[in-house]
Amino acid sequence: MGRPYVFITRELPDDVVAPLCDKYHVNMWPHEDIAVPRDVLLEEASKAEALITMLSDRIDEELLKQSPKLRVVANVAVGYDNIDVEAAKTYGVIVCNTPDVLTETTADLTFALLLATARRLIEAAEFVKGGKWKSWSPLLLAGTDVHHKTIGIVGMGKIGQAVAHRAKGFHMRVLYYNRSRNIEAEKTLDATYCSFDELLRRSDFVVCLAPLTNETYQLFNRAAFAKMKSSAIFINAGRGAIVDEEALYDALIHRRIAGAGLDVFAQEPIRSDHPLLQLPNVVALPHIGSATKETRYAMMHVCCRNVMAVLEGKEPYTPVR
Ligand code: 8YV
Repeated sequence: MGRPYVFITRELPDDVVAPLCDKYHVNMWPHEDIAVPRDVLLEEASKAEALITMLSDRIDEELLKQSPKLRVVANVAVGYDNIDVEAAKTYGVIVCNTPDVLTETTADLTFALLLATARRLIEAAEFVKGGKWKSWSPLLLAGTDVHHKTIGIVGMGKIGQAVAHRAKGFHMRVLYYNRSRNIEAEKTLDATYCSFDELLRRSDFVVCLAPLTNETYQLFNRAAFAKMKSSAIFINAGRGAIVDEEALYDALIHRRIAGAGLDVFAQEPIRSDHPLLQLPNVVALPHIGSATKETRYAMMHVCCRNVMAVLEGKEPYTPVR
């Protein structure tokens, strides 16, 4: 019997995959920044016992059905909306994600995005570098205060709590909405649970950190933006498809809300001519919530450890239940 075949859908650093290469026949899609085409993914999956995947790889019934040897899919992300987990269960395939290791890093980025949007940091930096700074003026690039304001967090999981923790450091009032109450957050962070509508009405910063599910798909629609304060800023570091982007665009252009900071989009990469990117009150990032060297290495290592555990017949460390 040959060594188990492991396919990795993106080029990962040699030192990360070395432990896998010692034991298994490992093949990587040889590009760091180009997603593996669907036909290649299907072909490779049909031979593989393990896959290490990215958010851009769709692991669905079609793939699972024609991958008889597949035992584990390790996704380099905490989210797994690219994977049909129920179908994977049916086919006996274990799905793993990368929780915990990215919590603080993603919270840092979320809060940085909130600050950057509120204080117009990107505009300000471009202003200086563009040689436009001629003199002091009282309202030059004046933003909006963050401290002592109300933050409403939609999706109070681990990352939501870590964001709330940062908000407390800025003396903010924390509201949250979640599919179930988070008593720990209420006790330790003085976070107040409220309905989605109440959160929208009361928050100065509405921060989306929810996973993409049937329930959250386009949760932020026209009706939701209409309920927000006209001075409010919307931050999305969850998933793009939780937002109806046309509705967001309309809300921004008609000043029904004041601004948006977006790390995620319905289609990624977003086209550079997308209407949202033309608005000065939008700060847009290329889905870098977890993108520090430390955290991305930690995520890749977790994936490798999960694959090795399953291929050795052991319990994986972070299975999706
Ligand atoms: C991913 C993310 O790391 O973990 C998630 O769910 O959204 C990001 O942190 C990134 O998109 C790479 O897959």
